[in-house]
Amino acid sequence: MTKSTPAVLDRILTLELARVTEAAAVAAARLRGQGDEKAADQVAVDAMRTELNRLPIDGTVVIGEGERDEAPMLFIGEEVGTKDGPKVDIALDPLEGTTICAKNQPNSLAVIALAEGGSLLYAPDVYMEKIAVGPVYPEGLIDLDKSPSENLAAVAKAKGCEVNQLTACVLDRARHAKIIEDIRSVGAAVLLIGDGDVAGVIHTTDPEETGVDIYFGTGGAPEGVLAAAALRCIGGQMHGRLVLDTPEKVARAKTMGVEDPNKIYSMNEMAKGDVLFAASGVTDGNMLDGVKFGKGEIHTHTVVMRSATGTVREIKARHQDTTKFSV
Ligand code: VTB
Repeated sequence: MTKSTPAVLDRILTLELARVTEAAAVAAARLRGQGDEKAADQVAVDAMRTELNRLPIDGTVVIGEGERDEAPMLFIGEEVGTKDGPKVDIALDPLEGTTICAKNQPNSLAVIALAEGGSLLYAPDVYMEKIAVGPVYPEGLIDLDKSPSENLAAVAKAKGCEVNQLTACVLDRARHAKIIEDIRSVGAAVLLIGDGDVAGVIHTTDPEETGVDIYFGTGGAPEGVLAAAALRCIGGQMHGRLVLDTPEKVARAKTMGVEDPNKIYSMNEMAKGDVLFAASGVTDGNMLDGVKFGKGEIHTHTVVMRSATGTVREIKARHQDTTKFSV
């Protein structure tokens, strides 16, 4: 029986989400460094779907593996869960950073966000321009329409430091040459990442641990919504603008409810209402450890968060290394 969605989601679900990302992370980690992105992604998808279907939710995937015709599982619109629970929107990426996992490099994650039905931005699979900072800054500090150097000056002033003491995280892509040049022109450092901008954005929330003060650049729109969901829970500010640079993309976005193709979305517009978020490390990262396979045991490291309370929990789990990850 489907129940109506309460304004605040059942807190038990936050912990349940850990099982979902743990399962995906363990599956993907078995294929770390094998150079086969597709295989690693597929096993993560399978594992995540199996676990999701055990949750007491009436869930709909709104950010998933792609449109129904291109993704056999966890496609956009797929219904998941036992149906015996609240109606929820789900954004997921069973393996965020498929290439980094295939190369066994840092910061690939299994990620999921869950929110009341209708609360997540239904973003088409296009690019999104993004800017993000952590929780300590006054509202309205960052501006996607300003240059990186202008934003860096604002952050330095608010933080009470010199611009050359700041580090910006940017995806290592040719399209970011100008952004990188502008950041370096004012003496700030650039941390280039190969993939994984969900982690990149989250890193801004803990500069002391990660060394990252601000995130700039264009990455996937689905990853943007996932990152916004995480920041809703931890705190921070993020803005995103879909890159709808062809009439086809504008039309497709319109069918998903995007009326203004140039709109800058705030974090709260990308992920409204009560939001739950979970991520498990696949490979080691500066936020989460990757999966470790020990003698008869598997170790996982997961962060779960809930926007209603702002609680951020880290869960280190030891699982018996049975052939079937969960029963
Ligand atoms: C980023 C990155 C992801 O897609 O969003 C990127 O964070 C953007 O696409 O891990 P390009 O690779 O085309 O630049 C991913 O790499 C996932 O595919």
